[in-house]
Amino acid sequence: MRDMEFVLGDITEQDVDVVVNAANSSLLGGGGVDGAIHRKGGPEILAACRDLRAGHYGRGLKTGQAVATTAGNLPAKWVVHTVGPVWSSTEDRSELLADCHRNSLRVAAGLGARSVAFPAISTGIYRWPVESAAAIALTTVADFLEATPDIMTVRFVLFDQRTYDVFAGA
Ligand code: AR6
Repeated sequence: MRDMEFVLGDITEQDVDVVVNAANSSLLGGGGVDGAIHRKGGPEILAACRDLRAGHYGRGLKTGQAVATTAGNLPAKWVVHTVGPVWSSTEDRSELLADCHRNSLRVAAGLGARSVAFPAISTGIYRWPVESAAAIALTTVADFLEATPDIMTVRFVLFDQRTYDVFAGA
């Protein structure tokens, strides 16, 4: 069954095939979800990210793109790192936020993942309004699940009650 779920909780504790990381283009860690994933996942994830930077991603990961690494000590099998757009009140960057979701799911499907957990990408340090981010995330994921022949469950893991309420109600 293709499915979307909403959970109030910590993405690092999810027993899914893929956990999506709201990373930055350096791929070398940061705060929020990114900090939590590297902290709990351990040094294996950072080592894999450094390898990516030493290879194909010498200039970093562009906004909207996605790339997979090991999940280290997390219960998940892989982490798919994506870079959300920073909110702008003067420029419409919605397509980049949609790209994050589409490309993360493409990478996950390529790995053979059957379950994927997303955080509310861009709504923390990158300041995207939650209502708008939820609308973009849900529409993009629903379209992907509709189009893909693979069986996949997508779980949105929201860290606080307000964000949960907005996503679950959208
Ligand atoms: N599990 C689930 N959600 C979480 C967790 C967690 N453990 N921790 C925070 N959130 P953010 P962004 C929520 O800032 O806005 C980093 O420094 C958080 O409350 O993690 O895309 C990166 O390196 C918010 O609702 O991601 C980048 O520089 C949501 O996850 C930058 O932050 C996203 O918040 C990316 O900023």
